[in-house]
Amino acid sequence: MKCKKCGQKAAVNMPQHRLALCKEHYLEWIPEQTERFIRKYRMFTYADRVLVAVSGGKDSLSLWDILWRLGYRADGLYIALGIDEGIGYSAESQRLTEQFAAERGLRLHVVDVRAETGKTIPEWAALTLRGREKPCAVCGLVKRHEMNRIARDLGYDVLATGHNLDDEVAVLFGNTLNWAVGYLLRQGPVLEERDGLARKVKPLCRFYEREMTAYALLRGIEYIYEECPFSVGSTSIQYKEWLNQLENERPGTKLSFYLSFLEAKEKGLFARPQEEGELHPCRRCGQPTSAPDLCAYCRMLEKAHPIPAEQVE
Ligand code: Q46
Ligand code: ZN
Ligand code: ZN
Repeated sequence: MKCKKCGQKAAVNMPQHRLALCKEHYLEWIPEQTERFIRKYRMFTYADRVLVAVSGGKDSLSLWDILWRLGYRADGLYIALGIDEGIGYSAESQRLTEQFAAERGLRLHVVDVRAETGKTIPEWAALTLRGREKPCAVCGLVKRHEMNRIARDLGYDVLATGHNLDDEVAVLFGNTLNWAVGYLLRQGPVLEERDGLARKVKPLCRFYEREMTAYALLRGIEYIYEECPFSVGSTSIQYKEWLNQLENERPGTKLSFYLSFLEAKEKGLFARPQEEGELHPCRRCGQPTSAPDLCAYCRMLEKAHPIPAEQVE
């Protein structure tokens, strides 16, 4: 395989784009494409302050690297979840994220869940979930809350996450299997700001996972190879395996599934007005919630410090 631009030996072959590129041209192509997607979906401009949610994995660190190379005003947010079973996942991912930021002189905010809430994610899961349920529901709740809080309190215009095409297609597949119209309506490269919930964007949503792996490796980014230990056996990993089988048979299937979905949405396929419940500020933390009094995050915190029965009347 030869690079389409210079004829040198290709480092990455992308059959779905009928394109092969050498290292140098690949490392140029990825930011060019990212810039194109940022503009196409009107994600943000050079004037905006962008908060990148970084986990220490290849996607989020690559996203931060690309935005930095393109000259955007992008700071990082790392949420220390306290998931240290086995391999010391959280400690190692934090170390790699801090190293990445220091090497480039970038600004990184670190939020420690234990310092904020008194417990780590696995401890919260043990307290609030029954039996052998995975902590992902609690984890997602805390991450969303903290990302929103930091974006709001520190005045960022937009929150960027490193979801790639494989992630988005797995979610789309799951939502389609269930015809979860509410979720389908909200899925896309941009989720607009709503009642004080930060605007969210996914600049990597059109890159295959293997394209992001190739970018991180060719750029020499040190990232955490291990997945979170709780991701093992998740439905989305199962979906990704099935979708990979389809992709192997017919290169480009994932991309066309996703792009056709966006096009259908654009044309109004899911445009039937949905009753979106009113949001109002949570009594304790002030973040928007559809619950009558406390948001789900604050209800979780209450479980650790329940109001004594005699005070409840
Ligand atoms: S939700 Fe679940 Fe992830 Fe949290 S507990 Fe790990 S796998 S990190 S994206
Ligand atoms: Zn080349
Ligand atoms: Zn709250």
